[in-house]
Amino acid sequence: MTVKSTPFNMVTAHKQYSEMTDMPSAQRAKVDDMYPTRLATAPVALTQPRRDAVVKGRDLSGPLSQEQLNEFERNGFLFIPNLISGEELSALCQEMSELMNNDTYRDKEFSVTEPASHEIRSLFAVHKLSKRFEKLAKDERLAGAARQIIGDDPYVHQSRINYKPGFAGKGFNWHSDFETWHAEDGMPHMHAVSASLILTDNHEFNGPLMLIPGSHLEFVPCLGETPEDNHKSSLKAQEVGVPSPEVLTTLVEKHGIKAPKGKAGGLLLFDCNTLHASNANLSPDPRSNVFFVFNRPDNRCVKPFAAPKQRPDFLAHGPEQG
Ligand code: 6CS
Ligand code: FE
Repeated sequence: MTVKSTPFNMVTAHKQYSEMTDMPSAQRAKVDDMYPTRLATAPVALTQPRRDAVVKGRDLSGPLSQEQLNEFERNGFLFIPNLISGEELSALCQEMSELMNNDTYRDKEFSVTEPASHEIRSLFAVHKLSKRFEKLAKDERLAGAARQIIGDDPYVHQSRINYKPGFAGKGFNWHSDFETWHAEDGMPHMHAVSASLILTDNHEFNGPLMLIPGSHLEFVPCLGETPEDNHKSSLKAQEVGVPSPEVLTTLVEKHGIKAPKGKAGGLLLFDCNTLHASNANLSPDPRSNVFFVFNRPDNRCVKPFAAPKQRPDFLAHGPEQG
């Protein structure tokens, strides 16, 4: 691999600073790159220690108990079964199918299809497309939990529906979301949490999310520079910004793999740096979830730390938009 003279390669990654993109210059802060990644040559150490606390708002109001916060801190995720049920859940499922079947969203950049078919795999910015999902993003059961974890009132950095139809839905390779958001969106610190509400039953055969407990405490720098417009292929199948089989083997030997399963209406909260993946859905049952990424306002994105240019807004909203 050759080292190019762009500011995005290994040579400059360690001393790379980013500036706030949309603030007057007087207010611009220099932000240090705490987590160099997308390296041109293999790093000496396979992982770096995390440099940000995991739970930052223990004393703030919210729905989670101290025990639940402890579990989140230890494992990097927390599954809350049956958070939503009955008519409230049916209304959310109905909303999801209306959005997924809305033909005006077809062929839009924010609706991502499977690598080898026209089936929608992910629909982004759903809190902007739907009042019901906008309300859900502000719901104290989700946003309050995020507040307790990240230590401030959150904004929505990204939202999406992931949909895996029976027999046809493909999987997601192992990755840390933070690695992508840091490299490609300029998220400075690990102060974000994902809340994924499952809208179908998740069982072992329909491609539930798998996580490596404890992996959130280590950052895995990834090899390979970010190609131009990487998101156009990475959202279908991520190839850049994924840990090597060697690192994954070590981490799984150390921590194992967990796949929380349950009825529709369960909520999975997971840290932005927890390694996760999912298999294809070879069962007849669809598997879907609606997913909000909550970020701390003082951790708003700056310039990408390791990509040629900013990704579109639908992948990374700012605090004013989110
Ligand atoms: O690109 C994103 O923001 C999200 N999508 C993928 C496939 N990986 C990173 C992150 O979860
Ligand atoms: Fe992810």
